[in-house]
Amino acid sequence: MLLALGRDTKLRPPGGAGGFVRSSGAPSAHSGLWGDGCQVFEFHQPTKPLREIPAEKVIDKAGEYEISQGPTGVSRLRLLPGFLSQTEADWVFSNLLAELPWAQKTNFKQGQAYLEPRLTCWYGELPYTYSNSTLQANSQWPPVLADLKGAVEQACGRSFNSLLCNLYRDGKDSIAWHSDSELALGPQPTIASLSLGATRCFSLRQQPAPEENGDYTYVERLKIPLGHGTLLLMDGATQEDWQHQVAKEYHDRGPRINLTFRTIYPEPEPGRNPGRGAHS
Ligand SMILES: O=C(O)CCC(=O)C(=O)O
Repeated sequence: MLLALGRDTKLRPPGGAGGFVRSSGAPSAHSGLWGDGCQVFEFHQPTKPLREIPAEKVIDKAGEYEISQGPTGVSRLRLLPGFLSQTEADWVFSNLLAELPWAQKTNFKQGQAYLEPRLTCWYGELPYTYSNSTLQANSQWPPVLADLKGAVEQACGRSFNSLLCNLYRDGKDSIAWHSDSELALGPQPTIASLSLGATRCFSLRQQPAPEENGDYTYVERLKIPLGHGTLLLMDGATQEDWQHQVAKEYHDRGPRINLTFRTIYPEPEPGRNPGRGAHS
């Protein structure tokens, strides 16, 4: 095994941080010398610390979390499991599943149309555009959603004027990495997210520093299981400095509804809304 590795032309791990180095001359009394009589390989301890991939952290307890602090400010999360009681959550879930006008939205990426892998509907005085397609204004809030908005506003100490509803029909429905950073949401938007139905894993990853050239390998990652009746508040620089997703799952999952309360402002001029992370 060691000799096979020694004959390889890639003798050092990337970055030259140490590894096997071809050594001229016969084996000497140095420690860590390996050879087959023709070639000798010497193991060098790394001189630089190897770069570690940070372990994913789990947030599953009620509380407020400052997840990062940088030039753009503090990114904050607040997790409230049991925001709705089991009975309330059961009733709201079955009502919304049956009554909301769920539809599958068509988005566009580089001119190509694709169907979102989930169903949505939108409530708000203004339309909402993301991933190059628009959900039309809809001010017909069902009473249950208007009541929930009031309860969420009271818990958060913020007011919201719109609501994006997502229905994940099973474990294969998902939302890809993105941040809610459309200009229509304003700077440092507060997003309140209420989950109902099957527990799904909400993941966050920090935006890489510019010198990483878009490589997310070494960024901080968080995982938050969002269960029936849980409220999650994302605040401060979270949308600027982090992305989030709900990935597809290998195991069967039941349906899940997620309600994201937002404040939306009139759209800027066409062509001035690049957005950042397209949702898919
Ligand atoms: O389903 C969720 O928990 C996340 C939804 C989401 O990321 C979004 O609506 O932008």
